[in-house]
Formats: sequence, structure tokens, C-alpha cells
Amino acid sequence: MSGISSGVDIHPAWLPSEAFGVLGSKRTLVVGSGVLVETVRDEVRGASSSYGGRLLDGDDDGSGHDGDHGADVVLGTGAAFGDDARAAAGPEAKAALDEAMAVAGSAGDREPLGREGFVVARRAGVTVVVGGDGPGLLYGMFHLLRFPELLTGPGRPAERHEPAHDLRMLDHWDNVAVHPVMGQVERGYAGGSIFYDDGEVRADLSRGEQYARLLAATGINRVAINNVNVHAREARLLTEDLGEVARIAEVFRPWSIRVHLSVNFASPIVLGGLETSDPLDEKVQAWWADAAARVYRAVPDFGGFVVKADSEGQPGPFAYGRDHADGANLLARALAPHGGVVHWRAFVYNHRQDWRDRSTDRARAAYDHFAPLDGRFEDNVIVQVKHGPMDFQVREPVSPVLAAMPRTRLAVELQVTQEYTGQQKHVCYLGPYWSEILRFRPWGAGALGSAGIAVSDLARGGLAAVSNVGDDRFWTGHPLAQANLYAFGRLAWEPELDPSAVLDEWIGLTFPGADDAVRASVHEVMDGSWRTYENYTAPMGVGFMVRPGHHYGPDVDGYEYTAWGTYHFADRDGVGVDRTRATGTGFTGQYPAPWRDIYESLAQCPDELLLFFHHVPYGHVLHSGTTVIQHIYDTHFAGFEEVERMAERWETLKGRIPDDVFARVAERLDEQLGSAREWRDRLCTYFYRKSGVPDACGRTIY
Ligand code: GCW
Repeated sequence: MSGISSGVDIHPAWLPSEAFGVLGSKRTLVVGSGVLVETVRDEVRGASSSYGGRLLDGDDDGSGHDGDHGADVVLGTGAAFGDDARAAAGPEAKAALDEAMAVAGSAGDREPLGREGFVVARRAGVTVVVGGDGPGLLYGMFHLLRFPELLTGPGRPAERHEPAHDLRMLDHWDNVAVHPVMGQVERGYAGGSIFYDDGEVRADLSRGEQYARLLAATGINRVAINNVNVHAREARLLTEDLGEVARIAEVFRPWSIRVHLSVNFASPIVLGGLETSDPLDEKVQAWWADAAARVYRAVPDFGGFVVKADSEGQPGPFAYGRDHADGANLLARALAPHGGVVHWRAFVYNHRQDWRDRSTDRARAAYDHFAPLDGRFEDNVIVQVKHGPMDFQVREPVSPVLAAMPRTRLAVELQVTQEYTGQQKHVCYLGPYWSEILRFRPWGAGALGSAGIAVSDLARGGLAAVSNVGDDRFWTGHPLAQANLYAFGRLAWEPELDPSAVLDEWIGLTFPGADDAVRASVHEVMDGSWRTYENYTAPMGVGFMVRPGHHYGPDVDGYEYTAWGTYHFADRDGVGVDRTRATGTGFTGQYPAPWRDIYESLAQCPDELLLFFHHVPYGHVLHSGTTVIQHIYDTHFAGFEEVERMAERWETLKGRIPDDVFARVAERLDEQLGSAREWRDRLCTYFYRKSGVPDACGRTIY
């Protein structure tokens, strides 16, 4: 059992009791002190009491040793391994401990292990985890659950693990008060908020506590607790509700997670009664300095502010003729004395565009606003950039902003909540997509270093993602959507991980005791599901084609004549957005070489992004050898058939996995099948009617 007793009804996600089975059967010594070491001790104590092992500590007989049997597992922070701790660990632990400590230390160019890092070594039947400090120890313990083979079997050389990114953050779009249109959680597909209920912070935060534990087990260390659209009720979290924020921070603290707040740029007016929120106004500056000081008095380890400014109606510096650097620096200066950061979002575009105006291209907007500001931001500003230039579509190129701001700390923002990828009614494992994004080389492979600089290297402000969690008993509505949350944490820690292997980790933890055939089936249903979703929805990067407002299901022209800048320009001859320099909006010019030329060229542009960059005739022949129109038909029929196969495969799991998980997924697969069919038929019919070109395979099109 875990350190926290979980409510009977709540699904344990990737931390079922059985995940602790191997660790819980061992004699484990935990050395060190502090809140996080206590968390580790509690976990081991709970696991041992369920699985017959033992937590060895000072209360024992003063050592881990009884008779000739020492500790099987030794967990400690590097600084804690003095003579007493070594004696307590017993002589059998010496080899593993010496090796782990050596690997944790500096050598040559290698720095000593950071606070969040850990080393695992196994020698002479003893497994040792040395944490750089408390956080590293916590992560090291969870690592043993993912790979229980580290606790059994032959010795293995020490492994050193450190996060690629210091900031691994989840953004909650949770509203405190239920929003009349967006509800309790904006773009939430898993019930209400685990933090708020109808206008108040929940009195009972035990779900938050379980959540914090799940996040720690996948390496998340920051959480922004309210929606970036900060309405009147939510704005007050910064002032009169600080006591409530402190309660939430208390829940996250034992799991090494710091809390951030989304704030309203007009707070000096809305909350402070000033007449302006002009960043260059001294009274405004003083107001923010006070506000930050008050937050830190209430929450000493507070992380910082997240800001959506001058975006989709949120207030910002433009009202005063100032730019985003002025705005971000205002808040950064208020937070700097306390060690906080500002996540300033680059999601800024004209959402009141005239669809008749072909010269405005939403894809260009973030770069046009932000790239010229490179070098102007304070050190504690992180410009948070959505991974693509549009808006979390199932396929987009990587945002050119990421390669354009070398003197700015950038964070890449991903969307774990499946707003545009099936809303947690469809299976859509996003690990492979995120992996492609993080590994993308804006200057090409081989340039600027042997492998080339990857997007992940450019994200010096870390990764942030919109959470997909709510008060649903499976956490994420669709039980299989838990894998997206898990994978985000793992990829933020180690972007080079193979997403397919991460999926297997998640399956292993979530379905303990499942045999290989069951695991293989779950894997099969999920691994290709992002491409399947892409197949039956908007083709070749063109995006949207969803129902306006809630964004679920097909509506090809739903956004075609709106103010949001989301157009596909389909006519009787062709489809796609001309973003070339030669004849289009010039967006391709925002990329460095080689991509600016690859995307510009009709001959070289990758098929999957063709309609993002080019307007082409239906008869245009793709690299794959087929025409655009035939590709649309083929992928839509194939996508639907893939969902049919997923559903059949899932049926084979009946009785072989827990009934509640089976039933919930089965029910959602029914919905997915119906929705995929609707997508297929509407898209095929729409393009058949536009183009008049029949399907070469003669399938039914309406
Ligand atoms: O994708 C859009 C969503 C909005 C969201 C916005 C953003 C929080 O439809 O609901 O607002 O992005 O990222 O700010």
C-alpha cells in the first residue's frame, strides 16, 4: 500500500498497490532527513507492511543489520552517507554504495549530481539509490517501481539519471467558479476540478494529494493551479485567497512540486483599485512588488506567475502602447527577489480577423510579436511557446519561434488535454507526436553539432503542458488517456526516450499482473492511435474542420468564415493554405534553413504538412505516389477501419483486465467508432462534392 490511503472508488492510475510489490518485499534502509526523505520513508513503510518487507531505520536496533542479513535496498541522499549510515547499510551494501557515490560525484567534465538527479547501482545482491538531494531520492524510488528488475537478479553497473529540463510543468485550466460557457475546467474532459468546486477551493484536497503523488512518480515538479483565462473570481487567488493557495501548496510540497498561479495582467485595476496596469507606471510596479511579497509570505516556495496577455480577450500591455517584454519584465522584477519566474505565453494573435483578408496569417503571429523582442526579457522570464504555430492541432509543423529567440528562455507548451485530439472520448496516445516535436532539428540534422540542435535543447525554460485531469474516478475520463499524462512527465524528464517504450512502462505499472498477451493488446490499441486519429480527421496539416465552440466532431466549414484565422480555402480546384514566400503569406520565411526551403518547395514539403504550407489542386501527386484527393479518401477509410480493429482488439481483453477499466474503454470506443465514421463520411463527401473526383476504389461516398 502507498503512503496515502486512496479513496476506494478512485482508480490508482500508474501507482496501484501491486506496483510496490517487489520493493515492499525487501528490507529497505532509508537514510537522510527532510520532508522528501520522509515521503520516501512513508512510501517504503506502507509498501513493506503490505508485502512482507521491512523499513529499517534508527528505531530498529540502530542498524539495518540483524544477524547476518543486512539491507536489500538502501535509499539515501548523497550527503547522508556518513559512517553511521554506511554501518547501518551493512557490509554487503558497500560495493553498490561506493560505486553509486562515485558515479554521483564529479569526474572530468561531469558535474556532481544535481538535487533532482539519482544514481542506482546493484552489487552483491544489494540495490542502492543515491539521490542528489530529497527530490532525487524521491524520483529514484519511483524509478525502482518502473523497473523492478533493478531490485532483483544480478548486479548491474551504476546508472545516473538527471532530468533534461529543470522545469517540468502542468498547467491546469481549472476555473474556481464554474464558467457559463467553459464550465469548471476549460477544455476539461474528465469531470470537475480536483481543486475547486463551484466557486471555492475544495475543503477536502485529498484528490489533490493523490494527484501530486502520481505526478511525482512521473517526474513533474511544477503545477499552475488555475486557468490562463483569469476571470474575476480566479483573479482573487492572488490576494484574498492566498491562504487557500497555501493549502494547495502544502499538498504538493511533500512531492517536490511547486505551485504557480495564472494572474490577470489587469490585477492592479481589478484587485488593487488603481486606474491603470501600465507596466511603466510606478504605482503599478509597486503594486506587483507588494503582491509578490505577500504571495511569498504565504507560500515560501511559490513557483511564479503564468500570464496570457493580449490574447483572446485577456488584458495586456498593448492597451498602454507597451510590448510583451515590458509586460513580462514588470512581473519578473516583482518576483525576482523571491526566486520566482514568469511564464509569459507567446500565444498572441488577432482573433478578430476578417476572413476576407488574405494577408493576415495566424500562423505568423507569435513570431511576428515575439522574435523582435529577443534579448529584452529579464532572466526570470520564460516565454512559453505552443509547440505549433496554430493551436494544438493533430498535425502542425514546429513553431518557428523556438529557433528565433536564442537570448530568451523558452518553454515548449504541449496539450495533454485532448481538445483537438478526441476529447478523451477517442484513444489518442500522444507520446509519438511529442517525441517528434522534441526531437525536431530546426537547423537540420548534422548542422551546428553532429546531431543538430533539437527543439528540446532550445527549451531552456523547460516544458509545460495543459493537464487532462479532473475529478473523474479514472482521473482522465478515458482510462487510456492516463498514458498521455504519464508520458508527458517522462518525456519532459528525458526527451530522448522512445515513446513506445514509455507506453510499455505505463502499461506495466497500470496493469500489474497482466500477461504478455494482454500487454501486447493494450499496446497495439494505443501505440498507433495518434496517426489513426490524424487519418480520419483534418488531412495533411490543414487543421481544424471541427465544430466551432466545443471543438468536437467534424464540421469542415465550421471555422471557414469566422474571425479566428483558421481556414482551409477548399474550392472546386484544390485545398490548403499558401504560406510560401513566393506567392503566399511568407510564413515559410520564419524558419531557418533548411526548413524554410523544404517547406517552401512543393516538391520537398513532407506530405503530412502539405496543406499547412501549400494550396494544391486535388490532382497533385504526393511523395507517396497518390493524389491529394485519393489520399483524403484512403486515409479516411483506413482510419475508420483502424478504429474498428482497435475496438475488436479491446474486446479480447474482456475478463483479462479489471472490469471497470474494460467497460469504460469499451463504451468510449463505441463513441469513437461513431465519431470516426462521421468524420470519414463528412470529409469524403465534402471533398467529393467540391472536387467532383470519384474515389478510385469506388467506396460509398454520399
Ligand atoms: O486552444 C485554445 C483553447 C482555449 C484556450 C486557448 C489558450 C485557455 O480553445 O480554450 O484558452 O487555446 O491556449 O489560451
